[in-house]
Amino acid sequence: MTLDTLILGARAVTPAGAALCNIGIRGGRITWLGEDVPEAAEVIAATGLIAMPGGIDSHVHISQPSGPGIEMADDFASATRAAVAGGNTTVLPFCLPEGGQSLREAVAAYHARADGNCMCDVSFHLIVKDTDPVTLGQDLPALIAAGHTSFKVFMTYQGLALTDREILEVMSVAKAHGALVMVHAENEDAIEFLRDRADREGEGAPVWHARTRPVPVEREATHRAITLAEIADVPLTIVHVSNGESLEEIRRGRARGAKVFAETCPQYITLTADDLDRAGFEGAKFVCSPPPRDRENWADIWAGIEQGTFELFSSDHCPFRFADTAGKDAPGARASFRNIPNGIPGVETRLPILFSEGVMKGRISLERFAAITSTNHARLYGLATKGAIMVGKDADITLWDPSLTKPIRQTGLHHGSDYTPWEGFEVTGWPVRTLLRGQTVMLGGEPAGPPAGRHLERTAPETLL
Ligand code: DUC
Ligand code: ZN
Ligand code: ZN
Repeated sequence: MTLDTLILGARAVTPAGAALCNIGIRGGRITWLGEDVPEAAEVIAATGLIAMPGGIDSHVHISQPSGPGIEMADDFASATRAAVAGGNTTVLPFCLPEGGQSLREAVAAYHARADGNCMCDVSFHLIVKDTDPVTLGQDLPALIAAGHTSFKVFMTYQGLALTDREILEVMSVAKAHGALVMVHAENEDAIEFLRDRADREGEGAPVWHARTRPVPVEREATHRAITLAEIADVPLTIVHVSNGESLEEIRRGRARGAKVFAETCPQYITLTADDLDRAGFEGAKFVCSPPPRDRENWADIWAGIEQGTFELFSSDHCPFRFADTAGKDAPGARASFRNIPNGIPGVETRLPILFSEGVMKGRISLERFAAITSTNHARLYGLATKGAIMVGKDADITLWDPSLTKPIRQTGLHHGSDYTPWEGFEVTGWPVRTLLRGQTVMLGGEPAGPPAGRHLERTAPETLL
């Protein structure tokens, strides 16, 4: 039967390895792989390009309630436009209840914002901040059954942080209903102690955000989160790991038999706390949690990426505008780092940064790149039809040009933020075409076509260890 589309001449990164292999697409799925040239209605000439499974960014924040007067820079239209421009075909944003909303009401509100507006596929993780009997006994089990098979708990931030007891209660729901818990591991009391001391000493500059969240704050919470997951006997993802000591806790937990997965992000291999110390208020552009560390920690994070300790490389896209009082320049932000919204934009630059710094500089193979940017996200978060160039999977494919060199520039990006932390960062190897279920949604770096993204119901997480 004639194919809808044939991708001809690319080096394809499949579960069997990277090799020259033509890719046939029919009805939005990959239906044929091989060296022959079958008949197709459309042929995409891809000699010299690399065909990767479409990127899955399983850690993004879109239109998330961010406190009074503060607004995220991206809605679903702009975030997913940026996502496809950066070579992604699926994103997993977090669903945070607003005010007194229940989790179920929050999911309905996110659907209202997302449905029909997305250029790539979307599925929501949940953020569990309430542990009342209705949330844990009714809402969470119903939402897991409806395909929300992962949720995040926080060990920091007033209003979000759960006690150890509460985390255990949430974990036991995950255990009973087959879900994965994700944790933001930073010790809130320790941070508050350090912030109060900084306040007393009159230290309010952006760099104090990093100085009041030092490595031990994250390392201790990482150890505690793993311990709680061992007690509850649930799989756990430690998200946005920033440093070698936390990674060491993860290795030790695994050696004991804990089912713990690890995620890191571009900011922890390319930015440092010194970036928060840039002149004037520039440092606010780099305020995120955990904060960027230093070059020694970059080396530790790279070792974890190279050795496969990290299953996931995500962006933690959490965009705010810089020149905006609803963003980084919030009331009081110039006087105290406490008032600077936490988060940086990154959904569009995650893949080019890792491709350039990892693949092109010879640190990681094409296969590992595909695993930590797509395949493992699909396996861990229950996206059965995603994450691999394989017959039967959705035809979510990104074509990469390894010969294209250009710096990252805000003027070339598509997100809603007014800056990028990587302004001027030189990248070799860029995505040049993104196909979502066989349809081209980005061409030559520019998003293309109508918003064809769908909401994905997910299955239980596949245990990787
Ligand atoms: N945690 C995240 O995961 N994203 C942005 C801010 C934060 O603290
Ligand atoms: Zn977090
Ligand atoms: Zn995040």
